[in-house]
This record gives sequence, structure tokens and C-alpha cells, in this order.
Amino acid sequence: MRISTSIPSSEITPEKFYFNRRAFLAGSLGAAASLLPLSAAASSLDYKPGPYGTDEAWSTFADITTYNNFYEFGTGKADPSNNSANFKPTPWTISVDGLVSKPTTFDLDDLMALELEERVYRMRCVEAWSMVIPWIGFPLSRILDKVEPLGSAKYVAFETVVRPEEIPGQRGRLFQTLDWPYVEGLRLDEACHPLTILATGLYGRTLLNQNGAPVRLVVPWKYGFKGIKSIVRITLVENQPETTWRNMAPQEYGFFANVNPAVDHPRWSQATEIRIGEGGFFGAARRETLPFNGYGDEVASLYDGMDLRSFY
Ligand SMILES: Nc1nc2c(c(=O)[nH]1)N[C@H]1C(S)=C(S)[C@@H](COP(=O)(O)O)O[C@H]1N2
Ligand SMILES: [Mo]
Repeated sequence: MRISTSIPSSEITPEKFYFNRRAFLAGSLGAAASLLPLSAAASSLDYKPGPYGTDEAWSTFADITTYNNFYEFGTGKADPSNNSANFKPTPWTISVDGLVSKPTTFDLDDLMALELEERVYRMRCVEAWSMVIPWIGFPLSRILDKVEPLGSAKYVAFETVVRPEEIPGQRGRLFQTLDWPYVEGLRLDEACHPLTILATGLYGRTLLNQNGAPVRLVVPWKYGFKGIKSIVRITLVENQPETTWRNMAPQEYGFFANVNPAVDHPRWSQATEIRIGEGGFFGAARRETLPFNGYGDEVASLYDGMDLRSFY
């Protein structure tokens, strides 16, 4: 993995910069505390500023790394950070296969050698909470281009690793909730959209296990469950692939899952959301949820002619 262990981190991902930016944006001394865990388990990454950003305050490193959904490690928000210490994200490969001219198995090193960039995106979970996360990664299109999709490829299917020895939720019994592997999918044009990235880090460092180390999908205009973690396989296919949450409850979770405040989940409203860090579900004012999570200018045209009243 091309991590800059030999270069002082102050030269490449100045933590002071994060501190200042957090303090500036949040106007908060709490920002200092939120940076303390930064140095512990993750390594510094080399990256450049990305073309997309937001003026909103970043969620703290502490919130992003302790309030998680990763059912392989348990269903509680603290479970992924508490139960993932034995998971080994290196060495790692991702095979990209299916309807492509050049099926390729990428080593994580190859991916880290792609030019990494920062993308500060809002993330909106279908459960009606949100964060602002400074991801480090690269457009998914960069590896799709390398394998040369065939004309018959219409969708992209993704798979999470299965390793019951390292992943307690996959050993069954205790909290067997979903079928493994966790699977997700995108239409090929969604997968090639410049906003769609594979993330290998956040806050300037490699991903911690709970965030989907070593590489996970980020599709900021869709509900968070589309952002499949710890990916080992990407397959180009002709037909719409199966997706985990839709398999689990098709009346509640669709394939497209575009953030849409006008269409409620059958059991709760999607009109507003809680920004984690701004107070509890019963405390802070709720924010308005934006169509396509605020990325409509970039992506609405992908859905011309589709019925956007549909959750799916
Ligand atoms: N393999 C896998 N990927 C997953 C999930 C999961 O349970 N397993 N949860 C999803 C959900 S519901 C959300 S909201 C995001 C959460 O990402 P974060 O914990 O890094 O914020 O991951 C998504 N990716
Ligand atoms: Mo989610």
C-alpha cells in the first residue's frame, strides 16, 4: 500500500489543517478532542483536493468512526468500532469481472497508486440521520475504464468480503441478520458518474475497519446503505443485480434508493434528518432533507423520465 509512513504527516496531511478547519467551521473546542484518535490506527495518505465540496461543518472523526452501520460486526451503532479489531484489511485484492474485455484483479497497492483526492460529501442514512464526511478516494470510473465494459454491461454489482473467522456477525447465531455477502449494485451510468467514488480513507488517513476498510463505495445522492463496505468483487452484468436491503425488505428498500424527502419510508418520514453531532433525535432541530441529498444539479438528469415519486 502506498502510504507515506516515511514522510512526516505534517508535510502531507497536516492535522493542524484539519484542526483549524474544524475549529473554524464548528467554532468549537470539541474539535481538538475529535482529532485525538486520528493518529492511532490509520496511516496518512497522499491526496489532492477534490472538485466537489461543501461549506457545511465536517462531522467529527470521533462521530464518523464510532457511529456506524456495518451489520457484519453487529447491529448497534458502536458495534462496528468495538467488534472489528480482528479484521485484517491488508493484504487485499478486488476482482473486477463479468461483462468486460479485461477482467482484472487489482491489488490494494494498485488502487492506492491511483491519484487519490478528497471528497467532502454529505451522507444521508435511510434511518434519517446524516453526517458530512471528508472521504479520500478516486472515481469508480477510473477502474471501470481500465477493465473496458462490454456494450452488454448495464449494471455493476458489488460484494463485501466474507470471513467468518474475522467477522463475528458472519458466524451466525449471535446476531445473524442479513444474508452474506452484503451485496449492492448501481446502473452503469450511476457507477460512472464523477460523484461516485471508491473511498480508501477519510480525514486524510486510511479507513478504519468500521468504515469499510480497505475500500468502500460512496454514492452521495443515495441512501447510505448503497455505500457497500470492504469490497472484494465488482461484476459488470446485464440485469439489475440483487441488493441486500431490498432482498431483506423489498417494500421498504429499493434498488435506486435516491435520497427523496417526498417519499417516506413505510415506517418513518424522510422529509427531515438529524445531523449527527448537532444533538439527539429528541433534541436538536431537524434539518430538511434535500432531493438527491443536495446533489440534484449533478445527477437528476440520470433519471429523466423516471417516476421520482417512487422510493425505488
Ligand atoms: N457490508 C456492509 N456495507 C454497509 C453496511 C453494512 O451493514 N454492511 N451498512 C450500510 C449503511 S446502512 C450505511 S448508513 C453506511 C454507513 O457507513 P459508515 O458507518 O461508514 O458511516 O454503510 C453501508 N454499507
Ligand atoms: Mo444506512
